[in-house]
Amino acid sequence: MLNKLDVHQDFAEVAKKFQNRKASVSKEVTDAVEKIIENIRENGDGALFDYVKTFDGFEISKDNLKVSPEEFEEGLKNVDANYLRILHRAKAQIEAFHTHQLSPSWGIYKEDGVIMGQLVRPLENVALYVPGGTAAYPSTVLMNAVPALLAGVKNVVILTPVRADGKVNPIILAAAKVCGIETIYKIGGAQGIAALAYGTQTLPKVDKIVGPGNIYVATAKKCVYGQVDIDMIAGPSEVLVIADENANPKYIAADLMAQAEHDLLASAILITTSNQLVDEVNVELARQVQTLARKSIIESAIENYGGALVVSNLKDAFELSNQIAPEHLEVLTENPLEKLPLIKNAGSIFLGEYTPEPLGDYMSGTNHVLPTGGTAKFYSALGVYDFVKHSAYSYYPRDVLETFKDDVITFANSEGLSGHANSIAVRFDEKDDEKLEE
Ligand code: HSO
Ligand code: ZN
Repeated sequence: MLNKLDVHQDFAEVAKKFQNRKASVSKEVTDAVEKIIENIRENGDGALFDYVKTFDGFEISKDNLKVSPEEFEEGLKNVDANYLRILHRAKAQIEAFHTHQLSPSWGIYKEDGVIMGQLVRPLENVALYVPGGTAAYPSTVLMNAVPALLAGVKNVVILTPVRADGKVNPIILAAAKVCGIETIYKIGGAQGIAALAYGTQTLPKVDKIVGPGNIYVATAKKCVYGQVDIDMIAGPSEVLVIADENANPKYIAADLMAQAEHDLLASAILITTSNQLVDEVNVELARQVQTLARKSIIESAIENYGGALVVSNLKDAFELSNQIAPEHLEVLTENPLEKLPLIKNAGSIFLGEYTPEPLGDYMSGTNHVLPTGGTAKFYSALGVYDFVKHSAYSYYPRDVLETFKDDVITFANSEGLSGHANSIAVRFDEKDDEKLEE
């Protein structure tokens, strides 16, 4: 049941609780991860293969650490044609949206002969981590791989823990196949992250590692950040629904539970102008939860991190939502499109009653790798822009440099950098030039 919260008394409390949902990382975890990384850096393959044996129970070697073409084929036999069609459809949808994120290199040519611009170039090597167990989502493979491939990344590889029988989850193979990813390393955990961050005798170092993982993987990614780039560290999922008095309580309850089922720490909040709607949503929650497989996770998440806030007008609702900065924001009001100008902070926005958040998890085309825990105030959804880098370029003719000469020299000297000043000055030192000519 959604606890009714009082805006004046409880809101600050809710916002704080919302932002502090991350599981804290114990010193034992950090120490263990640091040790693993150090061992991999020093001993490469040997250390890596030992960890895989210990943690995953499979004897791995340089000859079997990659999924072979035969294994790919064998695994795909377990995936039916309709499921492959769905993956292809989702991929096409995600591609259609993300293509618009491609930004071209640009250059300007000024009248005085100065040329400047910016090159946009893809990263070359990206690894996508896919967790083992029940959280191995093929949809997440698509959400990470599609923008990387659109950006032009040459080598996208998957990194995923091997099962004790030496195999990899077939639906992950299917998602990889649909994306055209051929390299899947059967290694996971902190050891996998370390191996690809530093490279080993058999595994090439990559430029960036993306994708969700358990606390060891997340901690390892934080530790190798700087050596390689990483994506955001995903926190527990969340949804915030803004609804007016005409919204359908059945849909609201369903959508709140769709996020709550992800995690005991997931959050589901309703902000509405109607007291009655809250009561109706609660009736629906109690009814619909009975039919859901993850009933106990949902009930616990909603009890601990759910809530309903009743406000006097929609403007206030958006104001509060902006303060929370939710990962997913559903707008279930009249004329939802007209509310866009009121939204400042939200990872992804779902407008109207036929755009439920789970559509975005799979098929609408928008990305489901999103900032959580209030970080939508400064982070964006994963996109093509996460797999490119920008290099500025400039070209100055001599006569234009001359117009900047004195100012740059003074600026450099003010910083005590006479070498910088000299680099400009020598280009206009006529005596030296004469000497050279002699
Ligand atoms: N809603 C999750 C992503 C997901 N849902 C994957 C289903 N599969 C976080 O945005
Ligand atoms: Zn989801």
